Amino acid sequence: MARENWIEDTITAISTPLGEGGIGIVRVSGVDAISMVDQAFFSPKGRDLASSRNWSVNYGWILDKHNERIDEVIVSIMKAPHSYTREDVVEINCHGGVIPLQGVLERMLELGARLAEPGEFTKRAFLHGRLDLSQAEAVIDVIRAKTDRSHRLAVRQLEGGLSQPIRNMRHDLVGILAAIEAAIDFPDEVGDVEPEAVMEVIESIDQQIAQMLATADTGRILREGIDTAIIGRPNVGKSSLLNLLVRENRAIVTEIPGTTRDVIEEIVNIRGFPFVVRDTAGIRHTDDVIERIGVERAMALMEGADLVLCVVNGSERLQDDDMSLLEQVQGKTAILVVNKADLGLAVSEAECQKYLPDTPIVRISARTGEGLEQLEKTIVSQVVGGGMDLTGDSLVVTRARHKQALKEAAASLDAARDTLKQGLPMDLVSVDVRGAAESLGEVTGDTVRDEVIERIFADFCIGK
Ligand SMILES: Nc1nc2c(ncn2[C@@H]2O[C@H](COP(=O)(O)OP(=O)(O)OP(=O)(O)O)[C@@H](O)[C@H]2O)c(=O)[nH]1
Ligand SMILES: [Mg+2]
Repeated sequence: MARENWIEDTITAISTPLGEGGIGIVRVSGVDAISMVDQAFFSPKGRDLASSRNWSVNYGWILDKHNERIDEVIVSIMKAPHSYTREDVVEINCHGGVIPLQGVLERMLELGARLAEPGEFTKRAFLHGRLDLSQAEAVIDVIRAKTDRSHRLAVRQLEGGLSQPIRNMRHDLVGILAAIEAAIDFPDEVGDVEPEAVMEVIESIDQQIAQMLATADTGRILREGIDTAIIGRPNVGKSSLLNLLVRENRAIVTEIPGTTRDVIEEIVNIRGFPFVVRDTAGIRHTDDVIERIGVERAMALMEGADLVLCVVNGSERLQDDDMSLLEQVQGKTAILVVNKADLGLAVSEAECQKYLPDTPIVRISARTGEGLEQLEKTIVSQVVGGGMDLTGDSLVVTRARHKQALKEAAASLDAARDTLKQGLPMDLVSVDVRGAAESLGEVTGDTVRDEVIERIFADFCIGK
């Protein structure tokens, strides 16, 4: 990919959320950033920004084109290359209201700045080599992290926790390529490349990639949240369970069967893991059109979920609707939640196990909260699996894009290994080694296509 080292236009955007806040920030980046803001800046002490020190903050006002005051501001100056984008960056701290922020933004546009596209500041940081692609992606993950654990992983990636091992592996592969090419071009001076030595490097890299890939499922879960569906017959306490998990009265609970019609979604932090929990309509045969749509949605959600919480009313015998539901849950990652424990127990575990032999069963009362701790423990162990250390500094692959690139690199290395084993010529081996190096380079953005870069930054918010 050709990196643009020189970008002509100067961009601007409001970088803080629009609403009421103590302060809000309009950011300007590019060659004309300082002179542009200077034209609208009024300092009561007669200072100008062009002659102010790097990393200084400057008090004053932003004026409109009629020299009317738009807002009282503090302007920070960060000169290239010591800035977020590595260009000249000016941040205008205004009062955090929609009108002052938009007034200042419009003034910058009038002075010739262009409105930044989503993620364009970070994209410039990438194009100027301040961040690689995996670090740029980590920026958005830091902003969107749903739990402390997700946040910690994103910060590690931002620090280069993923880039560094990828760089090292690429470096070793490029070393092999150079040796093979030298041996082909200058056979007399250099001599043959030892297949054993090449095999050793390939196997060591393959192993590292396998270790990284083993973390990808957990990584995805930590970044995106675990898709969890609460399903069950009407009135068994699904909405009560959602409310218990989120610890607030989110969903309407009544004694009338068929209360929940639409899907209700909440993000819940369970022991540091983000869950996207969805409460659904009780599943039963019904002639009510609205309820029937709700039932269909519930079934669809169950199909796509990472985890199903299948709820039954433990104080009554299992009914036909329960049993047919249990059958449909078979084979899914699920927990059977036997609710209403405070009303006594009419359902036996043995009976449930007939339908769901491998599914853990937890007894709770959504009314009293009894059993909640056990349920949360079981929820986490069902999806995260045993023994994975996420508390320390372990490297975790969090994005599908990275997983895909690593898989492709591993496939190329496998092919290279086969070629070596068959004793075929080294230039055939080098084709696959080059393929592996390119796949790894996609993670850091060294070899990635422009469309992929566009897509990644399009996912950002404006002003970032
Ligand atoms: N005693 C007792 N009552 C409960 C418990 N959980 C829920 N209930 C009651 O059961 C009734 C139904 O609860 P909901 O949470 O609305 O049940 P639901 O499964 O969401 O029902 P639908 O939305 O109609 O499918 C309400 O009256 C709740 O107060 C429990 O653990 N113990
Ligand atoms: Mg409900």
